Amino acid sequence: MKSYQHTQALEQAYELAKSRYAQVGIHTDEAIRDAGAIPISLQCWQGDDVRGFEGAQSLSGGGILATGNYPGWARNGEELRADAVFAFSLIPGAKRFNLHSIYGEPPEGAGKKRDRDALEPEDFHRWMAWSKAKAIPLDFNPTFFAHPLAEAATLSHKDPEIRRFWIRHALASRRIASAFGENQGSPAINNLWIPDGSKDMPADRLSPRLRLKDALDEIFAHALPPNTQQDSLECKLFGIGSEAYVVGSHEFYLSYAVQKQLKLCLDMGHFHPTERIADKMSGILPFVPGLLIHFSRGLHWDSDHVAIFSDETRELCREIKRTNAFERIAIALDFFDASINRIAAWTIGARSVRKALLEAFLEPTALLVAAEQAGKYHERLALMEALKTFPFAAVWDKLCLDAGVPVGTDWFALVDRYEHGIQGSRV
Ligand code: RNT
Ligand code: ZN
Repeated sequence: MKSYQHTQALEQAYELAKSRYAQVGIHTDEAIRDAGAIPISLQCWQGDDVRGFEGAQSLSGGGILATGNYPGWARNGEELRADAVFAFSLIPGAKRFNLHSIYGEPPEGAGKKRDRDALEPEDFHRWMAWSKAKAIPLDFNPTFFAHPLAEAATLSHKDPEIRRFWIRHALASRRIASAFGENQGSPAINNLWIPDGSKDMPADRLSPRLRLKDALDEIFAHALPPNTQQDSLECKLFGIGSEAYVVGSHEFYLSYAVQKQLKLCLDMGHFHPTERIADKMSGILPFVPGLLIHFSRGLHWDSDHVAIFSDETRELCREIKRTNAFERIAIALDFFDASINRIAAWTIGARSVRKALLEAFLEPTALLVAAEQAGKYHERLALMEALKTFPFAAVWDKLCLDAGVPVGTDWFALVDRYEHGIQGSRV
């Protein structure tokens, strides 16, 4: 419980901030409301380092890698759901939860676990019941890594039998996402990423891409009701073990998404470090039905560090706000750090993105555009600079206060208590 003085000081600071923002035509109450209403889809895989429930001991190979050995990872559905609910209590605003197919739990008495090509919505019945009870909509991802048939390649594999296995998996995933959508009364995003690529320079770049295209044609041959599930495709520049060549490159999926009118997923860590996906959005949006953004942090060769309130995150959120296309841009987190408390990782990432969304809603975009249209570029730049030292922190604190989540650093002690009481007992 916070002291009365603590709350009163925050409210006073907010009132001062409110009048300051009013001077540039910004209504802070509205900014808090609008920034809080945008759903952020939390990735289930941060809770257990992408291990899943298929019995894998750790994530190895397959284009991604979780490093670190912090204790307390969630070992099953109950623990993962409990950890997620606790993380939700520390994160303000609307939330969703994003599953991978390796997090299925077969129904009681179903016998042997089904392989990925035979998964059914009922393998996710516990998740759907939880989603309904908590009013947390779900998203989905087929899993094309950490499987014996994924060692060389998946949808671009030269063996038609292996390719068919993965096509069946992708089709099953679309049906599962569609069942999520029916269960929650709104579409689930079904995002496809494959690790296929080559460690060293390939002699034939084209054939695997043609095979991937054929496989996708089969996967998307039948439309599912768009009010239940929506497909998106995620590219990557390079990965661990695919340094020289990635079959599902940006150009490949961009072209495919435009042709088939699918959503495109842009992951912050999947481009050359000098490229900014904030700049790509307006170039792509006119041609695809929507975008999925994976908030992450690329660091040298790793694309999956915990998202922070960086210039890049802030620029991206400003761009989302300026484009004013919230209906067509979905926000998800995609990082996995096994070296720190995993609930703290979720909390840091989600709070940072929410904070950047709030900052974006506090931007007097109309003033910037007016300066631009008048050719007063000095004024545009000067206003951008001035905004950096506006009393943003007080508005962010107020957003947290109103959302009933801890303000500032107040959540540290709660994570400590959960770590010692609950995560600490897991071995
Ligand atoms: C990998 C992609 C992909 C994964 C998750 C686990 O580089 O970003 O989104 O991180 O599906
Ligand atoms: Zn991603």
